[in-house]
Amino acid sequence: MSPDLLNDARSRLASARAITVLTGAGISADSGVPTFRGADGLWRNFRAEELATPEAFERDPRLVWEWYSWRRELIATKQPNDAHRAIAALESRINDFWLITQNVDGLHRAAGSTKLSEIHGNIWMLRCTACDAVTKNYQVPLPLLPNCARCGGLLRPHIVWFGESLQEEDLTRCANQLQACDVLLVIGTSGVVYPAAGFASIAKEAGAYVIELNLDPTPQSDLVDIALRGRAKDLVPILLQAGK
Ligand code: BV8
Ligand code: ZN
Repeated sequence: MSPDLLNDARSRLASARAITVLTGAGISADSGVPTFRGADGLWRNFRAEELATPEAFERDPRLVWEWYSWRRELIATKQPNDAHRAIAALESRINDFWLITQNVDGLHRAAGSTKLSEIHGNIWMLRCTACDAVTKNYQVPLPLLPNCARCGGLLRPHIVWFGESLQEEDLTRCANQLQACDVLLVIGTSGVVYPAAGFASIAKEAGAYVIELNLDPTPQSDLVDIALRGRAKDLVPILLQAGK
């Protein structure tokens, strides 16, 4: 990738008044968290689309919980990387910043990000299927099947599954931040899962300069202004370097 592409992107970000960042599993790959659609994206030969659905949970809650419990145990041993940390440092440097993440691993929060929407939920939050109570739970391993302390109902991951709609407040926040930003930085997402896959074109329509950072091309690569090829942990700290 030509160095002046990286410099163009860097100067765009350095002069931006309002920045929105959208991340996917690729940013956590550098922390050792498997991505969904990469070679390591399988679990016991299931794909996320087969397990991350209300129907799968209805049919076999134990199987779905075994998958999430396996992911919780794996993620519990992982740390944020330099890309997560660079994004967390940026939020305190500019006044109009927002992070939209599709990741449920909680690594952005662990890196110190506070201005963020976890639009697909968080693997450390559980929701009661009977009384809707949402609780934080960091137990690893999680005794299965978990029940609500309040009403005894079966608990599920507080995560947005395929076929479930995102939370209204997240959708509103995303729409506002995509409209308001001068620059949208899209990091480590394959751009196939909606509505997040539509965010780059929404921002572009609203006049934002869109930068994509990925190892490979994605369905959005043709519409973005700059497509950077490389690892998030290497490029994000350079892109967001303060000053100069
Ligand atoms: C909804 C929870 C509507 C599970 C997840 C059009 C409009 C609206 C909906 C749809 C639509 N078309 C189809 C749909 C349905 C569906 C959908 O999009 N399906 C796809 C498969 C076609 N969408 C939904 O169901 C959504 N709901 O819109 O509902 C509605 C409205 C009203 C009422 C009812 C319903 C819900 C979507 C959320 C699904 N939940 N996760 C869990 O995580 O446990 S999605 C799942 O995929 C993950 O959350 C993940 O975040 C997400 C996206 O994956 P990526 O993050 O992109 O990860 P991936 O592995 O794919 O790619 C990694 C990328 O990183 C790669 O490009 C790779 O090259 C790159 N990379 C790797 N290493 C690095 C790197 N880059 C840089 N550096 C590296 N080191
Ligand atoms: Zn309950």
